[in-house]
Amino acid sequence: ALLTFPCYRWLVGDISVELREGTAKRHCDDSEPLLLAHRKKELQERQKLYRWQAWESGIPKCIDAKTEKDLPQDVRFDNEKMSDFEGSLHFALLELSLKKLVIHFGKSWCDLDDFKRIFWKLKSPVAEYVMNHWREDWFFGFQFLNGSNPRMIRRCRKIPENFAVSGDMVQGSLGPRTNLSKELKAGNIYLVDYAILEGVPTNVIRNSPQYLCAPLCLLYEHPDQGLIPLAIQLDQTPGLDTPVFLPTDPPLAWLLAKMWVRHSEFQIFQLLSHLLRTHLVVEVICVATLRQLPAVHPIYKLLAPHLRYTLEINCRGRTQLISPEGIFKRVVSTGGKGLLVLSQKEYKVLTYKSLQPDWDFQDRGVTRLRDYFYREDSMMLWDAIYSFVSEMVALYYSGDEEVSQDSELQAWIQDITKEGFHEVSKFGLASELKTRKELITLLAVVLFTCSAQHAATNNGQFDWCAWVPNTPCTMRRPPPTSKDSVTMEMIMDTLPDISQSCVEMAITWHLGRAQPNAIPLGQYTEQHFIEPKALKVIEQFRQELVNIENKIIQRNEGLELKYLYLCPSKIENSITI
Ligand code: OYP
Repeated sequence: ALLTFPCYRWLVGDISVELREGTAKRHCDDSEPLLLAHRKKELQERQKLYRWQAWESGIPKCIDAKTEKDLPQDVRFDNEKMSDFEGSLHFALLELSLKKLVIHFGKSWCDLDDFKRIFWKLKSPVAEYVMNHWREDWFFGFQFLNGSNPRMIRRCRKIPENFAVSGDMVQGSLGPRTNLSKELKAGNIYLVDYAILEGVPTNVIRNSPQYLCAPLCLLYEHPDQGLIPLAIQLDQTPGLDTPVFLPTDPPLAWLLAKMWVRHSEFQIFQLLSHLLRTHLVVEVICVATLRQLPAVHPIYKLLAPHLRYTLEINCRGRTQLISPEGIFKRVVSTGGKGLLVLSQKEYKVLTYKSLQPDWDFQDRGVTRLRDYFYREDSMMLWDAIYSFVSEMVALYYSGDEEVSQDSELQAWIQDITKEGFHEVSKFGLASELKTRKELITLLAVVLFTCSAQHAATNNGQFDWCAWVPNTPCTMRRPPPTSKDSVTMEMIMDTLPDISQSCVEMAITWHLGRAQPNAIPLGQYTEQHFIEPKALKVIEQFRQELVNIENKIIQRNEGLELKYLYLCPSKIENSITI
C-alpha cells in the first residue's frame, strides 16, 4: 500500500521503505547519517522537479510547467479525475445541445425570458430561485452576504467624497422615522466599492469592444427588509453623465444599474476572490512544501492531502482559462490584458491578515450583520481548523525554540515569502517562523483557504451565474449615462450575447458542480500519520466537523434559500477544480 503513496515512490530501491514509513520526524529527530543523507537527497531531487516560475510579474509565482503534461506524475490527476474533468465540459457544451447556440456570435437575446432557452437543461434549485427573484432588491443585497463573493461588503461610517448620494435621495428607502446620518452613526449603512476596476483595460471580442465600470453601491440593513440597496453610482467620478441610480428610478434604469454592479461582481469574484486569493495563494504553499519539506516531516504530512491536484488545475487554468486565447479572452470583459492588470492591482494590496476570517470580518466591520451565513459558517470552520492544527503542532513541537530551530521549516517559510510571494510589500507574512503560534496561524490559513474559502467561492458559481442576467460575464455597451433613456432593447444589447451566455453557463457548471471523486475536509485516504496521538487529533477534528454540519443543517431548516456551500461534507480537502 505504501508504494501507492506518490511521495514514496521515488524512494523505492533507494532505501528500505520500512525505515521511512510511519512516524513523522523533524530534521532533529533523525540522527542516523544514512537517514539524514536521504532526507537531504529527497529535497535535492524535489527541488529539481519542482521549480518556481514567474508566469507574469506582479502576481504570486507558480510552478514551472508549460502545461499540466510537464508536471511529475505524482502531482497529476489520476485517470478518473482526468476523464471526468475533460468529459464534463464536453457534456455541458455538446450533450446539452448548447452547441447550436454557441455559434451565435454577437447575436443578442430578444428579451430577458429568452435566457430560459439555455436555462432549462442545466439547472440547480438555487439557480432557479435566482431566475425567479433576481430583480428584487432584497435579493440583490442578499447576494453580497451569501452569494459566491461574500467578501466585498464593508460597513460605511461616512459617505465617500466621490459618491454623490445625499440624505434626501435615500430618505424614501429609509422610511419616515430615521435618516441617513442617524443610520450611518448607528452602523446600519454598508458600502460595496469597486474602485479597483477603474482603468482596467477592456477586452475586444471579434472586433467588438466590451465595457467595464467601477461602481459604488450603498446599502442599508433595514429592520424588516434585510440588506437593501439604497443607491448606485456607476463611475468613481461623479458628474452629469454619472447619475446616482435609485430604487425609485424608472424600473429599467434601476435594473440596468444593478446589472452593472453584478457584472463588476463577476470580475472581482472570479479573478480576485477565487483565482488569486485561493488558487494562486495555495499554489505558493504547494510549491514551497514540495521543495522544502521531506515526506517524513510532520508538516508535510499535515499539508500534503490539502495540496492534492492544485498544481494541475492551476496549470490547466493558465493554459485554457486565462491564456491569450483562453475562455476569458473569448467571453469575459476583463479577458486579455485586463485580467492581469486587475490581479496585479489586488496583489499589491493583498494582506495575510485578510486571509484570516476573524480579522477579515472585523476589518470590514461586518461582525454584526444579520443572516450573514457565510460569516457564521466560516468562523465555525476557522475555529475547528485552528484547534486541529494547534493540537497537531503541539504533538511535534514542544516549544517555540523547536519551531525556530527547525531548519527545514525555516527554509520553507523563506521559500514561501521570498520566492512565492515575491514583489509584495504589504503582505505582512514574516520570512521567519519564530513561535508555534505563528506556525499554527499559517497552517490554519492554508487549510482554511484551500478548503472552506475555496468552497465558498467556487461551489456556488453555477447557482449565481447560470441565470446570466444576474451575473453577466461581459457587457457589450457602455454604462448608461442617464436614467430616462434605458430601454429593454438597450439592456439586451448590453448583456452577453447568445454565444457568451452559453459559455458562461457551461463553464460555471463544469467548475461549480459537485466533483464526483471529492475527498471531503478532514478525510485522509492516504494514511500519512500513524502515531495514535495524531490519529486521535484527526478523529476529534472529524467529530467537530460533524457537529458543524449538524448546526448548519439545523440553521438552514425552514430557510427559503439555504446556505450549504460551507457544509463540511461539501467542502473538499484541497483545490482540485
Ligand atoms: C481550467 O476543458 C479551469 O476547456 C477552468 O482553472 C476551465 C478550464 C480549465 C477550461 C476547461 C476546458 C480551472 C483554475 C481556476 C480558477 C479560478 C477562476 C475560475 C474562473 C471561472 C470563470 C468562468 C468563466 C465563465 C465565462
